[in-house]
Amino acid sequence: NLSLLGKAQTTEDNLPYCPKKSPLVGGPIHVTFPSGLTLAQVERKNPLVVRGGRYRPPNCEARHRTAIIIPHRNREHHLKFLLYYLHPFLQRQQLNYGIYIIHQEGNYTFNRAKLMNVGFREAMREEEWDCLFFHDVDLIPEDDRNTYICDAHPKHAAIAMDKFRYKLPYKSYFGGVSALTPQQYLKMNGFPNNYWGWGGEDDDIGVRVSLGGMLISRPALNVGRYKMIKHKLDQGNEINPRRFNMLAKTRHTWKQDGMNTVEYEIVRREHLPLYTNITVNIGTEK
Ligand code: UD2
Ligand code: MN
Repeated sequence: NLSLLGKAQTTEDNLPYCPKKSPLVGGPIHVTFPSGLTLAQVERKNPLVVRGGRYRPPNCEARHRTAIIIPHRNREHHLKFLLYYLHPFLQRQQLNYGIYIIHQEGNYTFNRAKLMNVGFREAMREEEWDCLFFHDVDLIPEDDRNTYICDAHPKHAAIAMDKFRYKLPYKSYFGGVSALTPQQYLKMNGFPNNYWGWGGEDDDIGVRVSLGGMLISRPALNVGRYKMIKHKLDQGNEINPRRFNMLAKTRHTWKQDGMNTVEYEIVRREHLPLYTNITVNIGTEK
């Protein structure tokens, strides 16, 4: 169509691109946990979210496509609050986004990092996401300016958490919430598959970033703020006693363990109103 030729900044649907800085973004968010909140209420508050937990801004073409990957088992009470805050938060940022819950089937020891690898592959199968946020289910962002887009280097977003008194606990810390482009993710061969139980996998991931020849990018300390919903260590996610031994070997193992070796079996894929649920059998420790 010739009439469209000279018109800069419009897309297929003839929508203009969203502004570089969203006018809907505010500052700090006051996070509380309303009692009696239901998923039906969250649905009603987010009428523009469609099946599978997908959204695109109605009046402009998003500049970014972000997938949120959440490892999960038996934390429905946290998931409800996360969805309650995350959907409006991402909409204010005018993103094209999708939320994926990667649910570990069965009672075998939990494996957070392997679930992330599953999430990466399954989300990329559905859509050409340009950024993936790997997100604990119990972390609620507390500032609108914490933009859920990727940087030139892997981003560690959860740098200031209430449980660490809003400071980075140590310099190489990479836990909680991180964001990588597909290229960055593959460059470090994804995350490790063999950390079963609590701990160590986040540090392994941090080491992989540098082994992949990349740096860690971080938001400002007053922006990368999160509240962690208080909880105890889950049953089935006991502390991994092997974590220090494994961590000492990451630089010898990362190329043989990661995205290039992940094996699993999808049990169910459900496009629910507020998220895509992927139930997966990730097997057991070898
Ligand atoms: C810390 C890190 C986390 C991870 C973990 C060690 C923070 C805020 N986060 O979290 O990123 O490195 O240590 O493994 O410091 N989960 C379930 N069901 C379970 C167990 C875990 O859904 O039964 C998921 C859930 O998304 C949870 C995440 O795994 O948020 C991390 O587990 P956690 O919250 O028990 O560990 P935590 O808070 O010490
Ligand atoms: Mn936690």
